[in-house]
Amino acid sequence: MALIDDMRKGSRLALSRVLTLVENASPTGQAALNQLFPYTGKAHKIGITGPPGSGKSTLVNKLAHQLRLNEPAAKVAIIAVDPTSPFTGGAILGDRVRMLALQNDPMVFIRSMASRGALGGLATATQALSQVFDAAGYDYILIETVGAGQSEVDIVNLAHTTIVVDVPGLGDDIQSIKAGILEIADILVVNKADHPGADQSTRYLRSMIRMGHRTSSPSYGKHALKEWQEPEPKENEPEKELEPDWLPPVMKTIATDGTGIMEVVEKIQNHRSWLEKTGNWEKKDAFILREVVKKMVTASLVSKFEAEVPEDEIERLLSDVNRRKVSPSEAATQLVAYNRTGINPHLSE
Ligand SMILES: Nc1nc2c(ncn2[C@@H]2O[C@H](COP(=O)(O)OP(=O)(O)OP(=O)(O)O)[C@@H](O)[C@H]2O)c(=O)[nH]1
Ligand SMILES: [Mg+2]
Repeated sequence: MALIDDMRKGSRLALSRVLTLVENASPTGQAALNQLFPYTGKAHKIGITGPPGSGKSTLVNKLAHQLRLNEPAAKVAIIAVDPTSPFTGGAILGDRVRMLALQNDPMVFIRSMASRGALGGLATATQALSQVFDAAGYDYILIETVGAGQSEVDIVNLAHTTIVVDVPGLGDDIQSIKAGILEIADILVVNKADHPGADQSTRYLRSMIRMGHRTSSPSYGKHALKEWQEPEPKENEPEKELEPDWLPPVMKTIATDGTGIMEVVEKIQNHRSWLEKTGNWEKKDAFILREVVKKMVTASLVSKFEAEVPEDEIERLLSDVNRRKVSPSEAATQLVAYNRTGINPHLSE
């Protein structure tokens, strides 16, 4: 595909067109993804999540700027996942305005992604876009998403480094971020440190991290990669040195004036070195790819199911379930069997 060649040679227009093809999940987009996949695997993917309005976009811009200052040869991509929520709908224009400063930098590429109906879900779509940037030679891919639910956790969990942004709370018991999201954080940022309560929030988060660390030992390989199975050590194999754990640091920033940004970038680099030194970079990569394949399989099975099982069959069974004639599990079994046994003309040959 000539488009891919142009993109790999650095054409921003070609890059932008490939991104659109991929985002629309068109067959051409899929073909492009297949073709560029061998060129991926180099970029450092950094996920940034946190409550609405916590300053993620401001932070992402400043991080991108700092990365560019530190490494003048590095290319930085920003993917902003637009949650199309009524709360943040208005903020998108604001983001665009704020991002104007970066827009003049030819080594920075900013892409907003709408969350509507991406095949395989938002996490898969975000991964697809970041594969495009990766193949186009972008060294850093910053992925911003509002940390409101599981799908956002899914998105940032598919990054090498996850930054969770919080703001000074009203008190220890009314933190805006939930404990569950702490588990995925590699770096915690208390932004808006110019607001009162920043030190208190920082202390609180540090103690939460330490507590979690002691009880569930959230080393990278254990918490973020729960499903990754370590092979059993072979007999007589010299015992491997225990890999040092990564204890997520808690950083204070004022994104609006850049306070603390340099330090966050330093932690990002430390985290990367740690990932590389401990072999977790490869593990995380394998985990990400495995998740992407799993999500694609699920999505494709679901859409196949939806295409092949008639709506009225589903409704008929659901009404049986409503009348307590059939249990939900029996209904599911019957629907899946319907799909498989080929009463359906699409399947019976
Ligand atoms: N006082 C203060 N304001 C900040 C700071 N960082 C960001 N803001 C302001 O907070 C508001 C929200 O910032 P954004 O960067 O849009 O926040 P966001 O988390 O990306 O918001 P959504 O994407 O809508 O969830 C803006 O008005 C920023 O100028 C900070 O450190 N201190
Ligand atoms: Mg934002």
